[in-house]
Amino acid sequence: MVTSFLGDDKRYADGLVAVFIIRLCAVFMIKNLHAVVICAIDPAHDWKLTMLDLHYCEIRIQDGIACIYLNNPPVNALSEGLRNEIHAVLTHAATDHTIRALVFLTHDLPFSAGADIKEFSGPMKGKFFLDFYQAIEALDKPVIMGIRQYALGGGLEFCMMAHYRIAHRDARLGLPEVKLGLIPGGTGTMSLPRLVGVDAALSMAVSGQPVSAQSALEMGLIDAIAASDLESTCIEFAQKQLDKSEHQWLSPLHRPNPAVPSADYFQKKKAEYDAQFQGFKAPLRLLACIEASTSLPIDAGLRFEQTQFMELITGDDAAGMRYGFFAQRLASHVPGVRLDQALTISQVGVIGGGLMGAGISIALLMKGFSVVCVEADPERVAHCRTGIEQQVAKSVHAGKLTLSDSKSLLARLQVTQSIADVAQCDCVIEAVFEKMSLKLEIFKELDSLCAPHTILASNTSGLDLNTIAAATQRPEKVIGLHFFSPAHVMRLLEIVRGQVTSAETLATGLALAKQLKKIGVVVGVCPGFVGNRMIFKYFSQVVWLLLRGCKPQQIDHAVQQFGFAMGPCAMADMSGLDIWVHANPGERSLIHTLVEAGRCGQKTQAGFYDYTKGKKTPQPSSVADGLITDYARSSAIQPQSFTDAEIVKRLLCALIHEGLHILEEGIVSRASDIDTIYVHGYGFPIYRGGPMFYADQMGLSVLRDQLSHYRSEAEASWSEVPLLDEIIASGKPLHKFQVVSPEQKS
Ligand code: 3H9
Repeated sequence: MVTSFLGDDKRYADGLVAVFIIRLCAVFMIKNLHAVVICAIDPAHDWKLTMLDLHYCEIRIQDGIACIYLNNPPVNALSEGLRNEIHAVLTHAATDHTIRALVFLTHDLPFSAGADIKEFSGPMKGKFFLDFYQAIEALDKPVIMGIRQYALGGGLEFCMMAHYRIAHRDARLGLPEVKLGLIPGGTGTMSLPRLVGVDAALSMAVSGQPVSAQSALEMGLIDAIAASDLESTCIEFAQKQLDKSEHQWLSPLHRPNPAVPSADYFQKKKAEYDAQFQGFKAPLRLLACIEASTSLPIDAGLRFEQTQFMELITGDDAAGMRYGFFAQRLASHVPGVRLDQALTISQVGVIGGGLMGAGISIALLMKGFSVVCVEADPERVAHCRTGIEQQVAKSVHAGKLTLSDSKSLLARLQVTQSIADVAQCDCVIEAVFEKMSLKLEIFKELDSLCAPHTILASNTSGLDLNTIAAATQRPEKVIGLHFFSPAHVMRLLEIVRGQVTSAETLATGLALAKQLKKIGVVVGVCPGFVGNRMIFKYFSQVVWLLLRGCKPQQIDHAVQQFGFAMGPCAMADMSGLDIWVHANPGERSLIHTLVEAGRCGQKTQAGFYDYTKGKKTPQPSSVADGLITDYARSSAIQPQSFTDAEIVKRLLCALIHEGLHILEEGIVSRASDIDTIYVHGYGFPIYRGGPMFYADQMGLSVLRDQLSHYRSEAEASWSEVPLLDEIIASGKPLHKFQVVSPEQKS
């Protein structure tokens, strides 16, 4: 990289040629530097010798316009080094009269993914956002941001300090801090409402969802969309600003306070957020900041934002969500598997056109794959196609898809009765009823039909993948792809690795997850894999509590207060109690009794709760309560009373206990994979990190004591976990635990 700090004098052409022309030129080459710094010193000019030692930026100056290219791969996170350099460039530009305008850009990288999240766990060092703000304020020169790919979080906040913003037409702009348990803490809560108004600012920052360049233009967040080349558009724009006779550059932060939408606006929003976000703190702090933006002078507003940000960043919510952010990304790093080993998949077969098969087909179609969906039942073929078409039409209606894209999407779909039609597919995903004999038959047939390169996947939620693989002549090409329902919505994908699944097949599964924008987590074979295995354990403790007198609504309330999206009884009703019975055929339990009484959940309008036809709201049921009491009495179980905290502790301990066994057995590579599964597939509160992270917050010794207390009550359910003792003895946190494979040990 060549950094040229030459002026706009035509003699000082950009680049190395200039070295020969200028009268004195010092070239500093520093070992291990990515940058060569060229400082031009011309006694005829009133220039200062400036040596900017740049590793993360590159500067080119032409005709008085300094283009500063941010270069901190892969996502231009505003880490300490980049921040310091941006600040150095801004302060230098204030005194360098050869620079008349500044344009911040990138070559191929995204503009910026915001502050460097890795730095959040330690003390903040170096220059920060307020320093940028002050440096821009001190400039009597226009600052223009050229946004490529995305400007997120602190990246967008930096943009909003500048006088102008121009985005590439495909760029996205957003403040996703709330997804890290934070608020924008780099001036964003003061600048965004001044640019787009209070209501739009609030909805953008509370959702954390980025907006398109077009929406950003319409709402006033940016000044222009680059019709062609972003860089030349920005330079032309800068030139026009300089050509104006009157020069007055105004940062959005210096606009007047934004208007309050209505007298009771903030009061109503507060009530809404209290109900919607329960214990999650960031949205309410965000609301307070945006309210402050409407009344406080800018400096007081910025101080208020800083206080809110600092309180959140040091809190538990942010720690849990930060952990979750990295845990989710770590899941795709599987020892011994490289993503570049993945096979190219373009056409996918889906066997089964029911709810799951149709959902998987939609997920694939939405991301550009061609799909052959096989539904053996002639009556359900049309039903399957219509279901998919309706879902696609909904996406068009919601503005997620254009009509013409929806037509080309449906043109890639073939719904057929003939399994032979999948012969040309690169991957076939079986999504039929959970019956081993049926699956074995299908896999044998697929094995003989499909090309040797074809990967055969099962969507089983818990059957033995090794048995399925053994039915084929290509067990190394057999994998589990356990989608969660609805498959086109839920982000989690358990990628099941059989005993002989090859690294290439696993890499293909991981790459497919990425292409589908799903969170793929590799798990080993065991009944229920990770998620369902843990939920069975959790649910058996729900039954334990019900039989001791807890009402379904008490359990659900306690769990929801903790932050779960849904209570276990309402969740079981939604997925169907008969599914539970089917998955646990050997074990007779309370659930069998409910199912035998016709109480299968929402589908029969009766489960733990009663339901009105067509409605999903659970109503307490005296019938279900009576059946539970009778069952407890016939099993000679005495009623007890439990506080909400005791209920939650027991259920969390059940998850953690099973999670520890899963780690002991090496079913996942690391504890954080369990947390990723629980947060993204089972509604565990994201700001609490996941069950294994939560165990560390409880304290591992406290956990051990609690588990031995439960063991003293019912030994069979709470077996010893030697791994917990080992982890406690190591002094390391559970959530950082990594499984060491036998190969790694030797
Ligand atoms: C903030 O800005 C606070 C300010 O308001 C105030 C401060 C005072 N930092 O996701 P990917 C890494 S808070 C550090 O696989 P994609 C990521 O870990 C920040 N690292 O790619 C991964 O590393 P690895 C607000 C980051 O293309 C690699 O980059 N911003 C950061 O699917 C690739 O990531 C956000 O919340 C970061 N900010 O998605 C944005 N971002 O390869 C968070 C990414 O080692 N980031 N990495 O696993 C995202 O949403 C997505 O990563 C993004 C790219 C859309 C950018």
